[in-house]
Amino acid sequence: MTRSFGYADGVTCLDASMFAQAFAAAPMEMSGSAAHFAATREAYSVDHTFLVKLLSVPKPIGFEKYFTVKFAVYDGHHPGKPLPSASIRIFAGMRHGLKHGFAHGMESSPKISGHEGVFTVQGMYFTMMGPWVVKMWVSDGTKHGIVYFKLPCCGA
Ligand SMILES: [Cu+2]
Repeated sequence: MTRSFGYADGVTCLDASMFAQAFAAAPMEMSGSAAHFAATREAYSVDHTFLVKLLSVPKPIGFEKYFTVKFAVYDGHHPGKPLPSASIRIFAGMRHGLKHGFAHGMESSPKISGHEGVFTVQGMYFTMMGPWVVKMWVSDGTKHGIVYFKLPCCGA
């Protein structure tokens, strides 16, 4: 089942306008070199409202290959079992040195399916070598939070 919540689309639009500003301000690198750091395993939102764990990711992530990642969302103060009421939205992109926002996103539109606080994201697709950032909006219906994961691109 795919869950969504209202404000995330508006926030994604914000990222798009930041993209436009960044694109105008800074020349875009057309190619980078492969990144070799380890993917972020878990991340808290502000005030530890939510804890999100990366359950699986290909090692290495393939360049210009579709891949799937799995996340589990927990109450950050009681991380015993995944939060069944959780819903997520994601945006994945590259910062290219920007402190806020993204220089660009992915060319694919990943599909999220979730059950009992565990989410499978299919259709991730990285088209440039270097560090990618997954920005995730999390909600339990009442509280909202944002977490970030860094993923390295790419292997063979
Ligand atoms: Cu890039």
